[in-house]
Amino acid sequence: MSDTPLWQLRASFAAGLSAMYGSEVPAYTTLVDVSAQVNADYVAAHPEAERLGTLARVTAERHGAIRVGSPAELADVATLFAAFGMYPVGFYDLRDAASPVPVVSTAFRPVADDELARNPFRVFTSMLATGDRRFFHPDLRDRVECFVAQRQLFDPALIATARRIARDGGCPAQTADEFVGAAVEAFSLSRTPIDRAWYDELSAVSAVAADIAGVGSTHINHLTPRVLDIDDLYARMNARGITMIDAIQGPPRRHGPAVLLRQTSFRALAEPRRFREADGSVRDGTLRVRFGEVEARGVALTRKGRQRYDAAMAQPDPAASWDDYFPGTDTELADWGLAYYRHGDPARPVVYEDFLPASAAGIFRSNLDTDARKADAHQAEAGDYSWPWMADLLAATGAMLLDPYALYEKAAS
Ligand code: OOG
Ligand code: NI
Repeated sequence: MSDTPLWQLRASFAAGLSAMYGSEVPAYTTLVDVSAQVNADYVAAHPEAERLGTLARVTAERHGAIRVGSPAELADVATLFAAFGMYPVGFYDLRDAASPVPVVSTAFRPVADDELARNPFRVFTSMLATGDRRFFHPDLRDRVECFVAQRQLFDPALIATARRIARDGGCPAQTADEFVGAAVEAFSLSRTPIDRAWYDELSAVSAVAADIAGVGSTHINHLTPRVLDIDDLYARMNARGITMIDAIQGPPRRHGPAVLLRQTSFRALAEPRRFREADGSVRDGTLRVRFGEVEARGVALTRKGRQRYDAAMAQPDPAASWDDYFPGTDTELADWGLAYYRHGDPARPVVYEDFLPASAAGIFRSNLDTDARKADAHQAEAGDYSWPWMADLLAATGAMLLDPYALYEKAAS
């Protein structure tokens, strides 16, 4: 018997993580409040505002980010998220970004239109690329892999329950509360003391490596509400004294239809963590790794549109040259085959549901003190991380790595 369907589990999971993150990072609560105000004001002033999602959907909408240390841990994440109706979409390689991060990533999210409408919760999930010699010498790689292999991010009972729920398409109400509670708890910030020497050694390679493999558990790294006007949000947060980082990532502000994804973030304050020192004593300390982020979503671009986007963003001043690459109306975007619209109707855009690697690397970067230390080396030393590599890994859990373009194609047809 299954009273609680996957989408309800997903909505409770998103709400539970949001409540937990709000208690851990108070500025997040401010961000959520200001976002809700921005959205209500925007909808009141713009009659067509809800064409990119209803106010109810957008107000409840969040994405989160987590980071894991090995293929086995990523496989557990895939099994867990399948119980929330969240499936892996896309492959992101952030190792070659302008500010390299030693991870490869995918995003778990609902894929069917009606599922996205019910609750679009998505989690950007990164895995540490320990096999990339440009970041990890064999000796360090072995020690990282050994450390990660010995920890347990998820209770095997939780993973077994997830597998059963995914198979049954839901679960009884009594199971639901307990399952969602345990899943949320698995992403809370741990109070277990961190081995200072080990954390520092990894930090010297990459702050992200330390965040992932310097501790015995994982945690939600940020949770991002969606707004309908990110420039307004940016101004209102600054007015409240919460300084957002540098610029807004993604397409520049412009008058035509919003495309893809625009994001900005603020750096979280130092959070209390406990450390075990070399002499065995435990001391209180702080770490600054978590943050707040907000995003605005526009229409999904076709491959052709995406090529133009990448070309526009490669210009010295993308905002100034934007009009050389993109027309100013939905009708032209549709007619030129640059963006997806339902049945080709320019009044019905297909929302972009994924992420942008350059923005993702920028979001990682803007919240770190230092870039990863990357040695120049032959490409062969980068390891065999690729779309097929990740697809095979996920296939072993029964999950298929989905191609975002195929999903947009389907939504548009
Ligand atoms: C993930 C950064 C990527 C986004 O919104 O592009 C991301 C991370 O910091 O772990 O969440
Ligand atoms: Ni994010």
